[in-house]
Amino acid sequence: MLSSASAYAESVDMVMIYIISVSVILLLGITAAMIYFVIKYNRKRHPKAKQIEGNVALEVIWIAVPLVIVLSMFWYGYVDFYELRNVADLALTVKVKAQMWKWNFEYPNGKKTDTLYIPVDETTKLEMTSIDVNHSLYIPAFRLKEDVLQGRTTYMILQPIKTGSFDIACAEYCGLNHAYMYTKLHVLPKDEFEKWLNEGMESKESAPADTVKTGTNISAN
Ligand SMILES: [Cu+2]
Repeated sequence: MLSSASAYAESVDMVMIYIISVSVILLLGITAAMIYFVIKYNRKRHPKAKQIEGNVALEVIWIAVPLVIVLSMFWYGYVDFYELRNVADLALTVKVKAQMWKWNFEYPNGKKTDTLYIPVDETTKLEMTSIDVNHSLYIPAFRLKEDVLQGRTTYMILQPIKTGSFDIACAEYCGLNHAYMYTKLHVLPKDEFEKWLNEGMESKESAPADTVKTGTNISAN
């Protein structure tokens, strides 16, 4: 089985495999039929062509079968897509700002980074906007990509199921140093994430550690 980094990566892969499988079967089937007909109905064996007109059964089949196949591809993809875009129980919201040529991540307590940190087994929402041109946040390991545009807020839902570091790239050519927009997504255990989130924030607010508000509602355990 494919090892996946997020809750939906595997279902995205399954949709992909399904569509490629259907395509390969059709390619082989059509090619085989074509070769068979070329040999069987070549001019030497059938010097006189016979005109065939209309076959209702055949026409119904070649409309119905592709229709069902195409709709199944759509449905298979749509079911997971709908679920992924409508997640309700969010643990954390991170504001993402894209600019030529870097990412800026802002946490609820005001902490800002150029690398993204999120807790494992929790749902994080990224609210994304650009301060200049079009960018696109792409996390290959999560099979997620979303455009980041000026004057509009787009979003992405992250549901990591294992800890680790993953690549983040900009997937929309945004100018000369587009390639500089590579950064990392670090998925941490919940307690480590809480610790990281509050690091450096305490001294800034010059308040005792136990009164510092994290601004998140991640359940501590
Ligand atoms: Cu970019």
